[in-house]
Amino acid sequence: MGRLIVVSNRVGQPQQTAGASVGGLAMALGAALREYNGVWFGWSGRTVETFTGQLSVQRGQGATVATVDLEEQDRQEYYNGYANRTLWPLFHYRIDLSAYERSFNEGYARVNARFAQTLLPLLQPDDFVWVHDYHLIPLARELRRRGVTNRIGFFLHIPWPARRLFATLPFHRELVEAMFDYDLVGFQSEDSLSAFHDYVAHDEAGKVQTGGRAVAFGRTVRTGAFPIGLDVDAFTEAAQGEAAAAWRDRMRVSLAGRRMIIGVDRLDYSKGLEERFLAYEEYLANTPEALEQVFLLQIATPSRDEVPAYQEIRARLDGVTGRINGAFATPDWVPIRYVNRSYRRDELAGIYGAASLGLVTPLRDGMNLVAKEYVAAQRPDDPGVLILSQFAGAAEQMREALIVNPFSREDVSDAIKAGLAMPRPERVRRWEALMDGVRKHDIEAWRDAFVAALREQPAPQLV
Ligand code: ADQ
Repeated sequence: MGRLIVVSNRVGQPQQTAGASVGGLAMALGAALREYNGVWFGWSGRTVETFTGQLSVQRGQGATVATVDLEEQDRQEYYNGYANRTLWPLFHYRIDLSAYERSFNEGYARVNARFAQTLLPLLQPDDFVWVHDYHLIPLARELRRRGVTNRIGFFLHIPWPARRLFATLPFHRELVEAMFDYDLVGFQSEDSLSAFHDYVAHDEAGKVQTGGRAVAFGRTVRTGAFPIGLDVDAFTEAAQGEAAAAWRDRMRVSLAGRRMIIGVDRLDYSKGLEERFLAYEEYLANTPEALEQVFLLQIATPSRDEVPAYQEIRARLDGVTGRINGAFATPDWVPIRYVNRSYRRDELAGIYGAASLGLVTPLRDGMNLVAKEYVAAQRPDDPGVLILSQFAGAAEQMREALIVNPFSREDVSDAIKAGLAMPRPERVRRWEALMDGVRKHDIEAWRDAFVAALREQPAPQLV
């Protein structure tokens, strides 16, 4: 059995036990890395004056983590630039925010080459390589150029955009061609998978065969949808722990008989926070009986704050929340509690558990794990209601949520009204179906399906 080599922009800290702050992905990949005696390779997050390719290797609990430092120019052009100012907005349908600068493109190519060069000496002939996310799309091409014949898989955590949008990217063809150097390419949803197929069929006159093989550029790659999920056991364990119970109690006291609606997101324009606040304002304006009876707790952790679009959305949200609170608040009630920090997973589980409604309304999202966490944190006999955007990958599996169009204030406002009025038997029925799906599509199922599909691929022949 060959080892598993995981490559991502940043590495997690794989641990044996479900530490409250360890992410689900780090847990799940950590387990796979231990099983396959694997290595997790990525950027250290640090920069040095001149790139050396020096690996920093940490061995622990069966898995090895190897990181490399980049240069400041790499951070600006590759990470803040091409990854977060070009691909992220484009893939989330925000071409108005996409920066198409050649220096970003060059930085992206350079860092992918550096990753390949640094990874090369770590690879053994029967290793399987699993590359993650939009930062590293051309990595297989760089490895193949260096003679690597290992099986290499790629998983995209964010959406794949519609082909007419994707074609606005200079060198879009080269980016897709680079994906044909993988043996397996996985997407979060059928929607993303079919958008990719659509591009291959129309723009490249390629073919998509039954079973998901895409043929173009004289090559074939297997493609599929692999919806990511939660580490359900670790999450439910966290939800039953002391920190969660303490937060549930603390929130119940602070509710003072009111109903809570919750949103938890990275502070990102793709998450539809401004639209959410405006929809909630519409709900308040049209539902006088809700005034002083309901509040929205929005936890929004700042991220990517070196990128101007993130500074702008943050300032806009400060303005919108201030305006809505100013207009509706009374001496002992504020309609929006807006919190800009992050919480540990067990704390979040407790907070979710005290909310009557989970409001998950991204304008585009690869999957969205908050929707699944909200469901997993509910009490089976008296669960809250999930409102979910039709544009989150999670909507393909979570049909029993109240599915909304996040661009329509009226739609979201109606769903808030319906969710808060939903009788308990219907809440229980919907929650049971949702929870079955959360269990079935958990992170182990995702990981095992991807690794099995990668292992099934015939060994590539270099031409
Ligand atoms: P993200 O865009 O970061 O992930 P999401 O799937 O919602 O979005 O995952 C966020 C994770 O961070 C969740 O576990 C959540 O609990 C946590 N989180 C968010 N806000 C937090 C806060 N304020 N405090 C503490 N924790 C917080 C990308 C893609 C998604 C895809 C995931 C996984 O954009 O579409 O689901 O990767 O593939």
